[in-house]
Amino acid sequence: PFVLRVKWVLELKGIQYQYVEDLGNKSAMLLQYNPVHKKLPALVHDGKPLAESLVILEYIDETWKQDPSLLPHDPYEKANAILRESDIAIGWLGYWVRIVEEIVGVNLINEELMAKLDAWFDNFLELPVINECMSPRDKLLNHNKAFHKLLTSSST
Ligand SMILES: N[C@@H](CCC(=O)N[C@@H](CS)C(=O)NCC(=O)O)C(=O)O
Repeated sequence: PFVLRVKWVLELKGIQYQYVEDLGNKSAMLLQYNPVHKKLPALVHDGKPLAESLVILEYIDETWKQDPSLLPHDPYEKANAILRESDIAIGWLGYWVRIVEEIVGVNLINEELMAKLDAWFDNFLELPVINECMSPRDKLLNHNKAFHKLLTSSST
């Protein structure tokens, strides 16, 4: 999901980029460009590396000014846009948490105790524009089952 944030914005702004897939096999290139966190995404522009998806989004928006702009210039409008952006940044968690619940067999978002959060996730995930961009549930489920198996087998 973190890499997708960056790819979506590059595509939306029509910026040419080279995408180097690296998950599961951290290359020397990733370690060179993000030596501290060693995580994706890492953006390299004019030979200079940047990490952290939200920081990268802000950098892209300020470097390539063409529409669509992520944030307005007016400070008040910008503050409100950041609030809306937070929904986009955390919304995928609702999808993810339900997959984790199924794999691990625990209830993380209790429908009664966390009713408002549960309803918020439902409403967010039902929005057509959000729903249509999600990876297929089966694919994520299988990927995370394999990851869970890897984690639990190495801890015994
Ligand atoms: N806070 C970081 C999180 C990045 C992150 O967790 N990336 C995942 C891939 S989506 C990763 O590189 N995982 C490999 C690892 O944690 O070693 C961001 O927003 O860029």
